[in-house]
Amino acid sequence: MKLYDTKTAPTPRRVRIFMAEKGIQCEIEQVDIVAGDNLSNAMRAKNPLGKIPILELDDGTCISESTAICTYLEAQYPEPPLMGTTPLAKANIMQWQQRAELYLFNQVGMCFQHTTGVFKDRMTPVPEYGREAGINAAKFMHMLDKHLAENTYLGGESYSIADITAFCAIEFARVVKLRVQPDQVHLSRWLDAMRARPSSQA
Ligand SMILES: N[C@@H](CCC(=O)N[C@@H](CS)C(=O)NCC(=O)O)C(=O)O
Repeated sequence: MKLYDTKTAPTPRRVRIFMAEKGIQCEIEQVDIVAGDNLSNAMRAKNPLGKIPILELDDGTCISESTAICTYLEAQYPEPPLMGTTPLAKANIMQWQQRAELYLFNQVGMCFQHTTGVFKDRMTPVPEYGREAGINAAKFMHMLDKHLAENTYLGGESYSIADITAFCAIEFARVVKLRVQPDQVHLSRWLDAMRARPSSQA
């Protein structure tokens, strides 16, 4: 099994942290996405969208989309569970995973891409859209602070894929100067706990 990874990018980090939490090790190949190495014909044969991460299995099968990769790994390596074990826990964790991805992670990503123009060789940056995405991410962090006042983790009492997605989004948000606010004490408590986990180094 081999992971196509970009050390500086937030999406592949989600998979690296997920693997670290489960103690999964595999070959890792770095792909320079700023140089556009992800857009080669060889990489598009592995993922037609040309995005990283990609997990390549020993028989050559490729899985992309970080949540799909994590779903495969969860089934192959069930311990410790990171996507819930009961029907309700699975649904609750996926609910928060989706919220964290759509309303935080993707918003931070759009803010980054559209305000910095980092990928202007392959997309048209719209700075106003980027600024709006940053506002949306900040609003979600405000809501998350309230949620974490009554929940240890995003999905309740156990650490999960939803925490990994939100953590990678908030850490990456520093590049667009979006940070947890001093009065967001519950979000700060949760962020400190995420940073204290050994997997945060992945
Ligand atoms: N929804 C995808 C997003 C993948 C993605 O956008 N990856 C970024 C790195 S964070 C990438 O490969 N960007 C390079 C490009 O867009 O050319 C997932 O969850 O895996």
